[in-house]
Amino acid sequence: QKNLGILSPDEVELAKTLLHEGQSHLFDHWPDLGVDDDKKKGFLKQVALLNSSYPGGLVQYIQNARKLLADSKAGKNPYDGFTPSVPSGEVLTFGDDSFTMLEDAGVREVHKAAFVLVAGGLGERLGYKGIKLALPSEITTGRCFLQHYIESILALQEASCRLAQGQCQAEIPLVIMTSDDTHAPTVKLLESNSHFGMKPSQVKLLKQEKVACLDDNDARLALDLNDKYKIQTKPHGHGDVHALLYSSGLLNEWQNAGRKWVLFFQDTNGLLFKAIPAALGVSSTKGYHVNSLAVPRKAKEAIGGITKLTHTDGRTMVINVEYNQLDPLLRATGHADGDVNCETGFSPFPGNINQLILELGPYTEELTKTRGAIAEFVNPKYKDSSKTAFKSSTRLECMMQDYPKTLAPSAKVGFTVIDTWLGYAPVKNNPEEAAKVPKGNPYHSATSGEMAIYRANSLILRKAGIQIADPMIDAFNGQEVEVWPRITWSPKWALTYADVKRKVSEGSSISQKSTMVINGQNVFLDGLSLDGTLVVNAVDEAEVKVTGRIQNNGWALKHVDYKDSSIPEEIRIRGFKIDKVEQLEMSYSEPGKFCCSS
Ligand code: UGB
Repeated sequence: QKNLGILSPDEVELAKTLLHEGQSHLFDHWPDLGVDDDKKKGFLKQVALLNSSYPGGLVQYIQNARKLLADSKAGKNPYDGFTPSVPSGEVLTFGDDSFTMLEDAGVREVHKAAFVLVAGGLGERLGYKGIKLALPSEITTGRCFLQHYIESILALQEASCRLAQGQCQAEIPLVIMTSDDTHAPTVKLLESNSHFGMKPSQVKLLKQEKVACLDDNDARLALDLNDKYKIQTKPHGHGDVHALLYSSGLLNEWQNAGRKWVLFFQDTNGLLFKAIPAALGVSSTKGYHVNSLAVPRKAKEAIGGITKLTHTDGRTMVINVEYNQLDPLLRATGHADGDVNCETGFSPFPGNINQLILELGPYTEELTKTRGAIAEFVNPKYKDSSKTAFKSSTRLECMMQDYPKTLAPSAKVGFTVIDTWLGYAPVKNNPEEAAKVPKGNPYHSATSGEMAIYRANSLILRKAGIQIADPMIDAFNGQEVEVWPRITWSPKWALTYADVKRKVSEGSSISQKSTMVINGQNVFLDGLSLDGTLVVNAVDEAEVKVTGRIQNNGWALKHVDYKDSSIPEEIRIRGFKIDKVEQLEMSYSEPGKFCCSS
């Protein structure tokens, strides 16, 4: 009461609301007017931010928290009443007729899409100091994840517009969700690289805010231990992306512009864009409102499983169940062994890779109802079994893949399973943890993420008729991996399998020790025999045929140890560096037709 004089009418309202919600402890210690007034104003400023960045404001947050904390205390299982079963979805086989047809459909459709990259996570498990988007996806070219993503979107845009023949949408928008942890370095990465070729207006950053921490089961907001004029905050999770897209007004803007799809993806998957055309093709041909990309998943592997849940009251949904919940849920519903591999050697529940394709119309409609709020959960660490006190403060969390939870049963929710080698190789684990991964399960490290790119490119070229030597087995940072020839190409060279087939002819071969870098659109491999390193750079207007025998000492992989701090962190976390001994570099900066290697 005595401090009212320093607060604006809005701030007074906010303070009153908090008092009404049982938060008087936030103000109890406030000294008389004239003492710490600036700090009090600062406190209310933080409260206003917490209030405005949550759908429904702080009151809603506190009420949601009380309910979820009560459920948690009572040991209520969110899956009570639900029986899991294996859902049916599309299973794609790379390179067959249906895959090729879907890729074509996807490329035709993609100019009507918007891409949303969630990149607010710090990547604690990886332990890398910088932002993950700045990490090289592979060190042969040094292309970082963000560059790879942007170049892929630009190449898709160009290819799609070519097919749309004048009916093309304006540039494909890219939204990047950042957080206080990643925002400034993401801006810097974009600005210091001229947005990797994208128009600055084409990229929009939406920053997610953290949410208030909670001290007890009554959802009393936690004050910072070192600053009593500050509320403790923690990340709310990638589910924030829906509320941010809604409140930014972008969904309506996109709809008014005739867009049809929103594609969500994560920060470190160097393979993802190889699966996007076919997956979008599935969405458009099947009319899916929600399409989750999935991969075959080993039982208990640390990625969520796509599951069909049927409630005793008749409700059903196809949804991601996090790996730590799937096994207990199965055990509790009559599957004594829990989550186990079936005869295929994989769990029957495909692994969620958190790449979602949503149809914009139904998505906007749903978010208009929910204001972007999606199902949340809380995970308090209790002091003892009475569950009355926490070891440390907790907060509500949410995941973007929980979006379908609130949808009506009539919504068309499907999924698309792609081969892991083609579409999923995230970089999440540090070398030490990756080395502990049980044999046969994926490492999800910088080492495996890079090797997966070479493997995928090699397998694609092999399928297209090029003779690619078998890989060597080697171990880097304690992780055994297949080392294929280091083949990379810029996205504009090939986006689909059909593109690759058009650009290579049978009768070419590449040895295991080789490296091949293709930077250019119209580069054709015809009767090439490569044993060493070849780098081809060509402007779009140059048509280059690469043929003949190329042999040189090439580029060698050299082992390095992740603990060797004399080597840059982004290199040593892979366990190898590249010794560029010798290469043939062919560069074409003028229009025209060119041939040959020697
Ligand atoms: N992210 C944010 O943008 N904001 C946040 O607050 C948190 C994260 P993680 P996670 O593909 O293997 C997910 O930490 O959450 C971004 C799925 O839930 O890498 O442990 C962050 O920058 C899981 O079902 O993954 O697990 C990153 O781009 C499974 O599919 C993304 O969100 C798993 O991913 C994911 O964050 C997987």
